[in-house]
Amino acid sequence: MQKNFHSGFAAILGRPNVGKSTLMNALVGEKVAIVSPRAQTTRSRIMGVMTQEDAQIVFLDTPGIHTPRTRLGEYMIKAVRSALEDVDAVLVMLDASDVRAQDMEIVEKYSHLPVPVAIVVNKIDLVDASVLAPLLQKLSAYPVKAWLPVSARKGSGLDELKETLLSWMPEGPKYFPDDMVTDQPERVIIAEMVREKALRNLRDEVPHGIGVEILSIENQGDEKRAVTIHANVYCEKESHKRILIGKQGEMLRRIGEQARGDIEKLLGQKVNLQLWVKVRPDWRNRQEDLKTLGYTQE
Ligand SMILES: Nc1nc2c(ncn2[C@@H]2O[C@H](COP(=O)(O)OP(=O)(O)OP(=O)(O)O)[C@@H](O)[C@H]2O)c(=O)[nH]1
Ligand SMILES: [Mg+2]
Repeated sequence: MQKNFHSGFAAILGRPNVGKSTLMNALVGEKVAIVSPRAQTTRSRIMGVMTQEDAQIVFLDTPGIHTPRTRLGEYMIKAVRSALEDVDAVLVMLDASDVRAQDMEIVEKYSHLPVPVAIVVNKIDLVDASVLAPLLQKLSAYPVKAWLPVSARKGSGLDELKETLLSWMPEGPKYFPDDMVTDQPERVIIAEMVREKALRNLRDEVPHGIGVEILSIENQGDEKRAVTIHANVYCEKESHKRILIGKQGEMLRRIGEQARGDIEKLLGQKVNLQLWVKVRPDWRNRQEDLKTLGYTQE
């Protein structure tokens, strides 16, 4: 162990859509978790590693806390619970511009943990002091160690947040090498990039029923040729399939083009992305489909 090296794990919790994944990406300095304006974007526990000269913090981004209505939802809530095991700190996050009763329940539930907890009030770029001050006043009633107003999107308050967390980290080893920013395999990141573009382009109930399965990745590493990727995009109904494909295939083409851009940057190679839309009724309740899509506990 390097002398005076500090390290530890920090879980990020909160209601869907408050900005947990945006915060983790900002802290890690790379996009490791997908982000969208749709609730329940994150479905698994995602690791993001922030490494500095003298410290390393391993962040665990989690699915938004909600009442599960499907087996996928149950898997997501289990992922939140598992992220809390053996962490050194917990960040409980709220959206300053949209505080709901459920947020206060979450704060109440997680402010009494046996590890240091910070309440992170995000999206302060969307509110002025007349909203923020009374909110912070209200939150000061909870017995946590820090209250941190931030804007994960604009980057404000993040230095203070980092300093606070670093001061809580015990002496410890460098758990992961300098160049490792996440534990997700490339195949999973590619599937997530496709799902993100689907979430960003689709509305209403369609996004919740989207799942992406990577079928094959060919020619990777052969710089002279494009990488060919085949992926299935699952949805739950024929009507959703029509929306997902769009008029003359326009929607699917747009999703594919946006995802291809991200995947090319990730792989540093030209990509030929082939998406196949599949209707899988009720897949979010079907164990086999959940397994295919990687939504099962190891
Ligand atoms: N204005 C503003 N928007 C933000 C900020 N942080 C996140 N957002 C936006 O809020 C939306 C949700 O962000 P995510 O990071 O996906 O939220 P999440 O908490 O991870 O959501 P789930 O994975 O669904 O639980 C996205 O549209 C973000 O761009 C912020 O500081 N300010
Ligand atoms: Mg998220």
